[in-house]
Parts: sequence; structure tokens; C-alpha cells
Amino acid sequence: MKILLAGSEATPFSKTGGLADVLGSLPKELVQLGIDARVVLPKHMWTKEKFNDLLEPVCHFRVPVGPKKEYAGVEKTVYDNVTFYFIDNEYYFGYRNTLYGHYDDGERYGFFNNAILMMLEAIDFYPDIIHLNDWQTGLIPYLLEKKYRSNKNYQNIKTIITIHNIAYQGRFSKELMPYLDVEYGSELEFDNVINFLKCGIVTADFVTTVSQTYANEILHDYFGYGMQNVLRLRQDRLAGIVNGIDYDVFNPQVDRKIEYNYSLYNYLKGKRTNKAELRDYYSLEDNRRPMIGMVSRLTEAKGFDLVMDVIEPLIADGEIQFVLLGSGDQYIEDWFQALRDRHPDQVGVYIGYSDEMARKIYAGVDMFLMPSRFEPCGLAQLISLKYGTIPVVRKTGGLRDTIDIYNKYTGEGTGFGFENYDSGDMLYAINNALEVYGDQKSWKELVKRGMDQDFSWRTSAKQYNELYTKVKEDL
Ligand code: NHF
Repeated sequence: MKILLAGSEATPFSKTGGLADVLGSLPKELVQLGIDARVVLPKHMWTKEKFNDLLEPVCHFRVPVGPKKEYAGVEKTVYDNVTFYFIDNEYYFGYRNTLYGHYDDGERYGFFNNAILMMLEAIDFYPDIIHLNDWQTGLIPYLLEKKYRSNKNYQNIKTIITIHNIAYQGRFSKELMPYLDVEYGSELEFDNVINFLKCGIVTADFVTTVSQTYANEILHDYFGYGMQNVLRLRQDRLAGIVNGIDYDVFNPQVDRKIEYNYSLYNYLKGKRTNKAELRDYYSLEDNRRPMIGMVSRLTEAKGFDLVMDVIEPLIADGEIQFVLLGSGDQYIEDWFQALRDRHPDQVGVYIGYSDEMARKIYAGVDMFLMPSRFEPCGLAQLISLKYGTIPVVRKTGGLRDTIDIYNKYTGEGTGFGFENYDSGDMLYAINNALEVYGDQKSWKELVKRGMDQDFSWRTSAKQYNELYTKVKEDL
């Protein structure tokens, strides 16, 4: 089985979010299952700066973009047994200091989609399936159908698109049309604009998303961001496969970025030592309060309005310490910096992103808060479990599918949760967690169950493998 995974970011080459973690770790597991899984990405500025020495040139060609013919270089490297190809174009990717948000994103990623299909012939690799990810690769099935089917090497290629976050759709004015180098079709359009994701949903052979609950949720108005009816039409070709995490990377036993390595057996000492380091770093008071952490993009979708509603009294009343890492909307950054300024001994805030600091938080805090408005899968709760940090989550999307809510009567469960998007309900869940934390015996049992969970990629990679076979054979 030959699979080409196409997307806009993958660790360690580029990252703005969870998509990068998936494309950086799923292919490795697919290769272990005996699949010839390769990945294609843009050669972003960051990739060029950090990994240029690893990349070797393969070939180059020109991609028609409206009146222009743009250079596309193909470079490659083998990383963790996976071949990664990079589409190189200085103008579209090499000089941009962010991955998205440029005035010509439609043109840039339209170019990327065309370049990927041209690359197959240039490198003589014809996959059974191109596995697309998010809007940035959503035009590929349409381009394949309209421009490449007459070439016999492309005739049997199938496509699957995975939706990691339906809120981002790649919507562009119809003025983009001439730059896509393909005839117009209604598949490309939604609400009077070009919509890359919608195009992928209606034209791919199969659609997946990253948890079963999210697969159900996006069929409804609240979660679908306009795509609900389009998705309903494809319901028989829609599935949810939950993400895994890479335990070679996220494992407190071997993580070199944390102060003190630990496993279940020396958990108490590990937590204590890593917490002490966090307190030092943020100059927090050394006290017995449990610490709640968040590592997140600072956007409304991640539930920050709920946190802003109720977190301060918990801090002021001496119940918790609080540590946050992330960047995003200015009003959220400002609010948490002001909170820190009001309670400098109890609150630590890191605005920006640091992989090292994120891991120190997973390892140092007692509870991890994820009150997301929606969460396609969520990776932080899975990492938290492994680091013996108890998730407190809103029961939506992948959070619902991966965290079992603690039952104080039976002692079962791996975290705390609440159903409605409501700050009172979130506070109730936090208070439940604090109550159980007060009973260290029960807390230790809870931590143990969390650390014992297996969310490695193995199971999900097998599910992808089954799906690849099904799609390849038209089952
Ligand atoms: O885990 C990777 C990630 C998800 O919930 C996450 C999200 C973006 O919002 O699939 O994609």
C-alpha cells in the first residue's frame, strides 16, 4: 500500500497546531505497519532555517498559476524512517514568517495543490491514496479529476480528506479562480466564494475527522460552521478516527526537557520536583495548593471566557495556583497578564510558544484545564494523562471520547468533565477535582489509571490502514 499524506505542517519541520503533531507522528506508525507512507509539505521559512542541511534536492518543474509559471522545487529527507517531500518556492513559502494569514493564501495553497499532483509524475511515485489534511490540500481531488485522470498513472489514485478543525475552511474570493489553473465547477464554491475545505469534502472518496464524537457533532449547525449540510450528504463516507500521540516524544520517563524524569513508580517525587521548578521559574509561592495548568492557543474556541469568569476567586481564596502558556487573541493575553499582575505569587503566565515550557507545565501541574467550545480531538489531554496530570475537560469532540469522567462511588475514570458550555458547570467540575485532590489516596489511584492509558498511534494507525484498504478497493 502506497500512501502520500499531504498537509501544510508537520513536526519537527513546521508547526502551528495539532495538525503538525499528527503529520509528524502518524506516518511513522503507518511505516511500521508495512505501509509505504510518505509526506509532502511546503518548504516554509522555518523549515528552510532549521532543516536546510538535511534536505536534498530531487527535481524541479514549473506550475501554471494564472498568467505565470511558478518554480516548484522538490526536496526530500528521510526522518524517523518516513520520507518527507518539500515543495520549495521562495516567493510563496520561503520568505513568509507565518504559515497562514497572507493576502495571497488562496494562490499560495492553490499552487501547493497543483504542485503536489505534478510532483507525482516528476518523482515517479503514484500512491494508492493521497491522504489530505484540512483546507490547505482540499482542491486535490478536484484537480485530480479535472486535469490528471487522462494520464493512466493517475487513474487509480483515491483520496481521503481528514478534517482537523472545520472552523478553518480556506475561503477566498472568486477572483482566485484564474490562478487555480482548472476549469470552474460548483464543487469549488460555497456561499459565493471559493471554499477549499468544502471542495475536499464533496470530491474526496472518503472524509474523516479526528474523533467519533466530532464526526457526529459537525453534522449539526452549532459545530458545522456551515458545512453541516454538505457533510450530511456524505454521511455514508464519513468516519471518526481518534488521534494518538507519540510516546517516544511525550513520555515523562525519557523527556529531556523536564527537570526530573519519572514514571508511575516515582510519580510523587517527579511531580514535586517538576512543580518546584515551575514555581521557581514563575516566582510563585511555595505552598500546598494544587496547580492548574493550561497550554493552548488563546482563542475563544478554547473556552477562555469560561475561565475568565471563574478562575480569579479560586486563586484569591487560596484554592489553587494557575499557570498558562499560549498566545493568540490580544484581549485574552491582556486579561491573563493582568491576572498575573494581581496575583504574582500564585499565577504564572507565558505568552508565546515554547515546547520546552509546555512540557514543564504538563510535568509540573496537578490538573490540566481544557474547557473547549469544540475540540476535534485534542492532544493536550492525552499528553497530560501520560504525565500524571488530571484533565478537567468540557465533554465535546475528542475530549469526550478520550476522558472517562471520574465516578466517586466506583472510583473509576481518568478525569473530570462538564457537559454544557457554562462557567458554573466548569467550576463545579474543578471543585470536584479539588475535592478528590484533597483525598490523596483516591488522587493517586486516579493518576495511576491516567498514566496507564494507552493513546499511542498503534490502534488508530490500524484503523487508517483498514480505511485505506476499503477506499483503495472501493468497498
Ligand atoms: O487534536 C489534530 C488537532 C486536534 O483538537 C485539535 C484541533 C486541531 O483543534 O487533529 O487539530
